[in-house]
Amino acid sequence: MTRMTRQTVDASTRVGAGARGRTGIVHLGLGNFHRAHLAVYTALAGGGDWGIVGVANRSRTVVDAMTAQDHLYSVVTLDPAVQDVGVIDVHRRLLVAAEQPGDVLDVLADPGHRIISLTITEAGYHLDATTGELDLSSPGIADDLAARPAQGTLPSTMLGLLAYGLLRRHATGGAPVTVLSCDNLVANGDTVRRAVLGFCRAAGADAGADDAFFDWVERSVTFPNSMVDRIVPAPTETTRQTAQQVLGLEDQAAVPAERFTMWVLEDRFAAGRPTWETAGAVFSYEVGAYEMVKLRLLNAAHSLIAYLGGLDGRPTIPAARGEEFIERCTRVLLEQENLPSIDLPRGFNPKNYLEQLFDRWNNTVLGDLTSRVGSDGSTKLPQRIPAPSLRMLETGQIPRMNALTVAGWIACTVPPVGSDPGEVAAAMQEPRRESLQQAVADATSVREHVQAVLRTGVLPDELVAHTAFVDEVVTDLELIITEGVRAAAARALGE
Ligand code: CS2
Repeated sequence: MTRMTRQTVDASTRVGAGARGRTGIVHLGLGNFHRAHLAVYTALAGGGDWGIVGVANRSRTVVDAMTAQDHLYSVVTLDPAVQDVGVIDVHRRLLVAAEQPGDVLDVLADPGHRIISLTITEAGYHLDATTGELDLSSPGIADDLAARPAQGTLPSTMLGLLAYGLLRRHATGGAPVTVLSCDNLVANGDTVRRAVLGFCRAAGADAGADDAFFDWVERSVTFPNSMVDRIVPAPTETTRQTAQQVLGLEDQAAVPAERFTMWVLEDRFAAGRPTWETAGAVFSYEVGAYEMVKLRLLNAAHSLIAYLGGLDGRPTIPAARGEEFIERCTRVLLEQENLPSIDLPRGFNPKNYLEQLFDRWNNTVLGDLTSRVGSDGSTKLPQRIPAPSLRMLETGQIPRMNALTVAGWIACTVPPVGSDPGEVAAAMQEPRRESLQQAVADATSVREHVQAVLRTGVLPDELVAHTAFVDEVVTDLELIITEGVRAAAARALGE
């Protein structure tokens, strides 16, 4: 089978500016989501000055596959009605941060690059769940703070690279730049600003973080908030086969995605931007409201579906969402616990949005996995659980489904000794698994187990201080272990 390249691919299936033109964007985090979201909007906007330098974190897989294909890859849009394949031609250079950190700093400092965008996952921001600030003790951060690129010691985390990249940019002329987070974080722009400036402050003046640097950031660097949305599972052999059937070419870098896509962002760009609005992006100063909708409705419910589904042996989101008890729990979470906590954007119709969510989760062709959504819970839950839960607890109500989500996460990823959450749960990744297991090693009861997990700082102190919340998680976890997830759900539903 012929490999996809600029020569072999049919021009009518290709979007983007091709090999011509300059690179204007450095994107940190060359994952599936970026390739089906920001890259697609940028390719559709078409501008020749906005080619992307894509920076993968550690893995060479995508970089090697795309390099062998002139940086092309296809996005395979999957829904029951239509399967559509488009080739994205917008990346012009690819780097692997773990192998080429010096090159990454160079491209970040290059004045020709006017936007630094990020999809580094929630874990990549190294946040303290209680303060929302950078956690200086987080693995990788302490080493990076001691790095001194000018003397040849280079950072290894994406956040460290971003910080030293900005420091170098300032030291070499200070061309203005926009840092654009495209991760699912509360106020992602404000958050990345706080994290990166917190890093620079801790790195200190001898790393170049002096008053002049902070003044420059104030004047010349913007950090717009943005709400990003598109369900993008990990590619499988079926994704590659679908691309091959449609294109008649082999594409080892194909990405699957749902048809739905949404991007709402603030129009605060320090040095220009592509005309993303021509590709459907919405520039708005109500990003905060859209982001609450996204995090507290789509993402929070996604976590609940993933953990209940995982414990019930359902490998996919559509299979989990199709279980009646899971749908009932999800509706209570959405309608009674989380929706009332949101100041909705103007003109927003919550009823339609919720029905659309259930449809999106029903996408069997896309086949998103419960193990994907259930992974990295310790970094996702702090963005999804605290605000709606606190709102209820403060008025004497118990956020039962939020608590059940936390119990489900514990049951799946740090199960108490003797309980087996099953194969689907075992496939969920958890970056803090080892430290969580250490924390619970001496627990002699489910209560002690839950308390030990919550004491690790995974959720903010303010929430953990509510004994009614902790009691609810304990009750749920006890039931999950002794009678199963369906019994726990039935009790939480008041049945
Ligand atoms: C999911 C998100 O990983 C998760 O927990 O909730 O990746 C979700 O699919 C996207 O945010 C959809 O935009």
